[in-house]
Amino acid sequence: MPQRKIAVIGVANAYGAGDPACQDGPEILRRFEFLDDLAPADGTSQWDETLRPSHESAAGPLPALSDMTRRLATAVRGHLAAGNFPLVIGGDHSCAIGTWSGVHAHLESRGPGARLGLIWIDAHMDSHAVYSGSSQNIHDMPLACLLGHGAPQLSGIADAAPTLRPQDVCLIGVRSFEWREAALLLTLGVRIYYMQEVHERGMSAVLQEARRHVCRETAGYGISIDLDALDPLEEPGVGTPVPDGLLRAELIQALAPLRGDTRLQALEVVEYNPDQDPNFTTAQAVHDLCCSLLEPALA
Ligand SMILES: [Mn+2]
Repeated sequence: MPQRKIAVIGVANAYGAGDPACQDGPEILRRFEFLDDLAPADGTSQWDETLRPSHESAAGPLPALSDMTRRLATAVRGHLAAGNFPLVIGGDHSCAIGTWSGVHAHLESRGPGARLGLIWIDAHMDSHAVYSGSSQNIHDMPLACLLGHGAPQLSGIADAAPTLRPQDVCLIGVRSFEWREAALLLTLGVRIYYMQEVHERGMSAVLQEARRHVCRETAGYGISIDLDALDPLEEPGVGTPVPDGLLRAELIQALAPLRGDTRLQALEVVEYNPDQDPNFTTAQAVHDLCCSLLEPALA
């Protein structure tokens, strides 16, 4: 099988978050040189580009975010078409709208009606439909947008139909949410593995089951990791820490069997907040998680 280049796309954006610090995450991680360990011996891994939003206008962050997610979707789709494996490094989680729209557009271009599965690892649900929650931050909404229930400027950016079908999505690690987003996901029938179930069954068993779930009727799947899924006692470098999260070691162990999985289309790791990470502890977690899933996979 030909080698696939890992193409890293940084998204230096925090317009969707309450705290601007995560916009600096990609640059810190790039300098952390974690790619050195991702690259196979022939060096088929590179930091391709870092996208930045245009300046926020008087109309608020939506126009800039809409533009940036479209550029990201185009970049991701281009890499997949070229045979590369996109690794998207946020920035806040609003970039997911662009990442997964781009992956879905690629799958659709190869087979009309092709569906995308997605495993969303996060302490939160990120499923506020616009104006439904107490938070008005766009990074609380990306999954709702991808399911066709968010801001019209952000939903359906690659095509008119929703990017994701509810039955093709799983959330893992959830432990902080509002009833309106839970009601939306429950109504839609999205499978949610709350943290309690992860504790009871173990992350490896849960992730394997989630993979089967999102692969049932889809042409491929992706993984979106919000670093706040991890336990803040271990990983302080996030914007919205929530106690009682995943341990780094158990997530690494769970991801490792997915190395080389040809159904896996892309990986996204978001919400790294360098201001909260003076010792680069969480930067190391990003490194370890990416290596766990990708290091030998494409070599
Ligand atoms: Mn999130």
